[in-house]
Amino acid sequence: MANPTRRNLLLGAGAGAAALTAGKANGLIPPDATGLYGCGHTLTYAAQKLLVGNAHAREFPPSKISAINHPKDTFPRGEAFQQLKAGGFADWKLQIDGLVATPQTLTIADLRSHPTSSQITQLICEEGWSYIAQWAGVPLSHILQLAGPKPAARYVVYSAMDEWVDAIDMNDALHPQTIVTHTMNNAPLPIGHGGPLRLRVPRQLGYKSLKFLNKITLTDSLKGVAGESSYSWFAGI
Ligand SMILES: Nc1nc2c(c(=O)[nH]1)N[C@H]1C(S)=C(S)[C@@H](COP(=O)(O)O)O[C@H]1N2
Ligand SMILES: [Mo]
Repeated sequence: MANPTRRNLLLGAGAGAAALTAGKANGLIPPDATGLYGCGHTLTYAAQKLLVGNAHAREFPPSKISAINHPKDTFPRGEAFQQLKAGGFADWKLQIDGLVATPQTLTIADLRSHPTSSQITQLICEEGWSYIAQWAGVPLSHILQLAGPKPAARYVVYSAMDEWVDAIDMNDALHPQTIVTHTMNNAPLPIGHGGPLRLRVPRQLGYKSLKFLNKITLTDSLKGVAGESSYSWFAGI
């Protein structure tokens, strides 16, 4: 028997307007749906949600962990980062605010006292390279629970000390593989890979795994956020 959901999607692919209408009813429209590439983004997002659903990113055995290189060995410029580094990042703070009942400020030591989840997954850059590593940290869902999301919260906007900003929806935010990562290959996350803290979002392309994470803000819209990146907002792999 044909899968009706899949058939609807394929029919929709032949008629963007119909896909948009159907998608609005089914919650399949990403926030960057309008504009030049809107229709394509919508179909990617809808296809992922319908065909992949809440599937997990593939996990690998320890034997597959890559010998690490640093294709993007960048770090935040400026005195503030150097001072935090000199102090062993003891004063690094992760702030959680926006549409939450109880805003939080957590240090790396605080985070280490919370439940840890570990995964061996692949980070895939949109430029065509990738590597496999073990990542460990606190599930974002746990951190959101501490802060108590308000019912209006729909997106998690997250930002970094080098001023990168990105966002995911609640579906990805609450996914068990989305983790606030402080450990890589059983050692503190190196600066070259975003230490001391990065958000690992293994179901999407590498640029969604934001390095130097220091702020998480819950919002009901992505107005003024999604437009800042030249990359597609949804980067499912
Ligand atoms: N804060 C911040 N996060 C970032 C980036 C960045 O420049 N700054 N680069 C992104 C891109 S494009 C990729 S592919 C990955 C690279 O991760 P890696 O340094 O562990 O290889 O980090 C992502 N997260
Ligand atoms: Mo990338």
